[in-house]
Amino acid sequence: MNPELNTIVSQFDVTGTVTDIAPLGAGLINDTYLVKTAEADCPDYVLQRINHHVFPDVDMVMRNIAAVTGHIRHKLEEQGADDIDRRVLTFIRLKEDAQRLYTVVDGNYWRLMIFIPRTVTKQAVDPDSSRAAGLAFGNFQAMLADIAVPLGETIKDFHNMEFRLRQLREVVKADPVGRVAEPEVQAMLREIESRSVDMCKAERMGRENILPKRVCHCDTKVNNMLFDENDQVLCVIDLDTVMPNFIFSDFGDFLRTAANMVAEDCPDMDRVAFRMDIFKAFTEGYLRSAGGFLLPVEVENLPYATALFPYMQSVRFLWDYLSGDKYWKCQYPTHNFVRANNQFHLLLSIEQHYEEMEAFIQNVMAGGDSSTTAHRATGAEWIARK
Ligand code: GN1
Ligand code: MG
Repeated sequence: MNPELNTIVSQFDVTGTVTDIAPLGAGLINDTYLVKTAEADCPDYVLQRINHHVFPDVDMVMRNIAAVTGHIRHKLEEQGADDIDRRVLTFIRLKEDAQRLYTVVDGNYWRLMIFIPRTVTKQAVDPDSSRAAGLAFGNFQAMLADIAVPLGETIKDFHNMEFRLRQLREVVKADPVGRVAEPEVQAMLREIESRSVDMCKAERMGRENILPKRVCHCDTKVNNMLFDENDQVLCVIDLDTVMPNFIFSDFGDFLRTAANMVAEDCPDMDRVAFRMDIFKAFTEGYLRSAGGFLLPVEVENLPYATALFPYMQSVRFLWDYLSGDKYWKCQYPTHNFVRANNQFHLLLSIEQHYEEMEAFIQNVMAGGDSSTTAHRATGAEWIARK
């Protein structure tokens, strides 16, 4: 057992005798370890080193997480839910300072949480798990809709489309690695600019006060959920990016990753395509749990949200390519350009499905599936406005 890691763990208020600490999972941002304890009635733990280059304000990250997990736990208790320790993450306090949920050792930030046993993580979804994911992320937003504590923005302007375009335009002007003149880059820049006004709609509606920010997860990948033995979502994890945002973030980013026929860096652009079966299942699940609190303007713009995230990711990957590949790790020199192009092709495929998406959402909101009463009420209100 690594003695340095053991010393770090011993700063936290753990129960049981630590017997083993070994790497866990393959996250790219934080380093994660499984901490085993000897006693059968003591939990195992997960130790994590937080990447403070990506998340500069670790204290804010942990304050957000404490507020969010505390609020969800309280909601689950009120609902009389069973197995609460497996449905929400539990972070461990420091022995010497019960208010603190992290420690700093040699400039590195560490936290410890209870390991949730008997779970499955997925890297890809089918329609059934997509519906379960929609329900879970919608429910996550619904439970946090009335949180009293204001949350901090852990990465400033993270999903702000106007900001991402500004970043791209600045690097185009500076051209630090001489890639701007490449014909394929020029072609993509033209396509990006031709959509830029439409794609900044969310920021405009935000300024006009017709679109609210709510507590969002902001990294709604399928591998950020733990499933139980019956393929139901137990717990939403990876809460570092939880922050106020337009709900489009959680809806759009899930579909960007889950409904692409291929991986986001697949170089064969002919194979990039948007899966409507995944869209439909996810949307059904999401509207069932979130339909009760969403405003009509939020529901109406879900097709826009679906297009926004591949567009934004294409802008971000192209920005990194033109900057000299500083943000995402690359396996070959054009890797970031391939990613940008892949996401752009996903956008093109989504643009073919706009009307089908709108009709589907309208049908779900009108009660075309086995939706709840609360969600039917919002649907009627929404259709009345059309
Ligand atoms: C980063 O590391 P990962 O895959 O969780 C990025 C996301 C991007 C994604 C694209 C903090 O997430 O916003 O969508 O790469 N996270 C951050 O692969 O920038
Ligand atoms: Mg992640």
